[in-house]
Amino acid sequence: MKITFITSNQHKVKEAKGIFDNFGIELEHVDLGYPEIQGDLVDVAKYGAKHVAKRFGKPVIVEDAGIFIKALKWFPGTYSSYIQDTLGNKGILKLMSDIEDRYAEFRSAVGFCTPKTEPEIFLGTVRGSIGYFEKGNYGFAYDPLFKPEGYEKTFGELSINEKNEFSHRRKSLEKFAFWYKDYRGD
Ligand code: ITT
Repeated sequence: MKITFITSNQHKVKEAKGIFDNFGIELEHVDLGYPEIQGDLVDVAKYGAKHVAKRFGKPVIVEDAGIFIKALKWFPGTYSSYIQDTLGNKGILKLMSDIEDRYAEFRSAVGFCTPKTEPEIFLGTVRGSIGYFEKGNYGFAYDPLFKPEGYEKTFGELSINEKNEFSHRRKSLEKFAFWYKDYRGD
């Protein structure tokens, strides 16, 4: 069983491979971005999945993700990619230097679509907090800032397998994988 994952982010591909291995789903990666509309993660994943399914003429998945910080009114959220490239982790830490409430979530929306059907969406969230400095060399982007609830380590200090045990991406991709197995009748 196979699925095509359209993403320009190599880290997502590595994580997704580790997760799909458990389901016997083979991942074909196409290294491309896709048009991201204004809206929430679900809107972005729905529109993106529909667009690429039509363009490639086959079933595809895309994934839109972000970090949502409560004290910043859930910023950067859907702007996570842009904010990572501009403010970066140091900028986020600066914004939060006087803030005690460090609660944050990573959220992920996987969009599946075929050229002939409407998109299906699968969501995943992981609760946690923003540290006071960056920690760890694993992972990518906001990982060194994010401490999942109940853990002392940041995502940046976890191996890919450890992060895959309970990340936002694990949850959304696993929901998709269970559904896809049924959908395909395997
Ligand atoms: P594609 O849209 O091509 O898949 P992207 O990197 O642009 O790749 P998003 O639009 O979903 O992906 O942007 C999400 C951003 O949120 C991403 O670039 C990171 O900065 C951040 N992010 C998402 N998941 C993350 C994770 O597991 N760890 C750390 N940062 C993450």
